[in-house]
Formats: sequence, C-alpha cells, structure tokens
Amino acid sequence: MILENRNSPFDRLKALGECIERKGFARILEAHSGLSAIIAENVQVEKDGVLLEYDGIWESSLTDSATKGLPDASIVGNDSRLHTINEILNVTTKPLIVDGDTGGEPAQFEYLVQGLERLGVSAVIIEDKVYPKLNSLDASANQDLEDPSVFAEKIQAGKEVSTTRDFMIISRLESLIAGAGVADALNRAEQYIVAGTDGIMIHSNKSDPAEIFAFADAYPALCKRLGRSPLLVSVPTTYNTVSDDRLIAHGFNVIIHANHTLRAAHKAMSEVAGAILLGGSSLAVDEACATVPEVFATVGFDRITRKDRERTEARRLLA
Ligand code: SPV
Ligand code: MG
Repeated sequence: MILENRNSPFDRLKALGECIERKGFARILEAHSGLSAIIAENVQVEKDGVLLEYDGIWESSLTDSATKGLPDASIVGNDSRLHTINEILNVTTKPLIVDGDTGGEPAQFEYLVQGLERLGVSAVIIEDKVYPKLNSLDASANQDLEDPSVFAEKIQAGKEVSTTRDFMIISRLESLIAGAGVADALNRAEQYIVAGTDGIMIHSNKSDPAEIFAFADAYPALCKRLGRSPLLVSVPTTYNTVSDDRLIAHGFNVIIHANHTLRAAHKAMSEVAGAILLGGSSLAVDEACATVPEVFATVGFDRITRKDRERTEARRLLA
C-alpha cells in the first residue's frame, strides 16, 4: 500500500494549492512520526453519505519535540526536524505543511526553504517571535514578538530562494499570543503581505474566538487595499467550540488540527501502561490496543510477507 502509492515531490508540493483552488479550503491533521502520518493520510469517515478525509498533514514543533521527550522550546533543531519530515514523506502522498518555528536568521531560513521545497513539502509556516521561541499555548511563557520589519525581510529572503511558484511561505502572527491585540496583528499582516507572504496564520491561545473572528472579518478589506489575497490559516486548538465549517465561513482556507494524534497517543499509552500493572497481565488492555496484525497491515508488513511467499513460490516452480 505504501510503496505502491508514490507521487513525485513536485506533484505533492503542488497538491495543497490545487486542493484549496478546488475546494476553497484544506483540512489538515498533525503527525509526528511515520505511523501517525499513515493514520492522518488514510483515515476516512462517512458522514451524511459523504466520505471525509484530511487534505494534508502538519509537522508540528510541539509534537515532534514531545515525541522525542523534549519541550517545544527551540531545542530540537532543523536537522532532527528534517529527519521526522523525511519519515513522514517516505510513507505518505498527501501535502505536508511544516512548522518552521521562527525560521531562525534569514540565512538559516533560506536553507530551510530550499531543503523543504526540494523534498516536496507544500508550505512552511514561520512565526513572528524572537528566537528562542517557546510554545504559544503556554500563556505564562515569555512570548516576545519580532520587529515586523525584520520578520518581513526574512519572508522576502525565503521567497527569493524558492524556485517553484507553488511552494508557500506562510507568516504566523503571534500578536494575540503576546497580548498585543488585533490592530497589531493587522498591521503586521500588512507588512508581511507587502513582503510577499503566501499566507497569514493568525494564532490565539484563548478559548474565546472573538479576536480570531475580528481579525478574519477585517482581513478581506486589508487584502483588497493591498491587491493581494494570501491564504488565511487557523489552528483552532483552544477555540475548538468553533467548527471547521464556521472557520471556513469566516474566510479561513487552511484549518490545522495541530496536536491531536500525539495527545491521543500520550493518553492511550499512559492508560494502557498503568492498566497492565493494575491487571497483572495485558489481557485487560487488549480491547484498548490495535492488534499486532493491524499494526502489520498499517505499516506494510503484509506486503513484505506476500512478496516473500511469491518469490519462494517462483523459485520452487523454476527448480
Ligand atoms: C505546533 O503545533 O507546534 C504549533 C502550534 O506551533 S501551537 O502548538 O499551537 O503553537
Ligand atoms: Mg510549533
């Protein structure tokens, strides 16, 4: 299944833009490993007679770090992140959006853009905080904003080294995370749009979506004034009383469910580990676990054994 569904890096890269062109939006799920990416790629559910699936995958700094047992605090470097990105690309075909943290210095960002584009990643999102950044979901953490003109230069530097028209550099506004308000976010969005950004992600760690909607509702007029309409991106982790459909109605083109496979795995692993101790055997957790054949099938082990049998049979017939 996995080896047989290959697409070229360039076809994958373009597929995110093509999806948004076709449907108006893309719904994205986080992955932090090959296995979680296979699940994000393949999950399908039927609702009201319509088959639903994700349009792409988010490679998150939070969940990539957490998978390695490390905090999301600029500790896991690009080489390690690229390792995870490769792991995901190796076993999937859907578009990948990479969380580029702050992007680092402009020269570092140039190399990141070049590397991601070559691999067939569709977009990188970088945030306008100063290095070293701390995860945005901790309201008690320092969330120092970058000077917007410095950030705009970094966007420009990335756009200059990008060689395809399809690779997207998306600017992530951290104004609401830093408590600087919607007006600051709109002001920064203007500078990043002028610098050539392909998208704007407006982030919030509040459960109330009021600021997100205030920004989204003011965004079309800003785009009209500037003569360009970069994509609008939402990460509704904390304001998830709002449905994807409502975000789409407010003009969002990309919706990223940014950490849920890792959080689900974290909870399931903790519960199963405790239940084995409590039960004195693993019998009681069988229901909570995928079977070994299910794991084999998910990662393509069946294919290996089938090919092996076919080769043995072919050799036997020749003998
Ligand atoms: C991530 O998933 O790493 C993100 C989104 O950057 S958030 O954790 O909400 O900051
Ligand atoms: Mg992140």
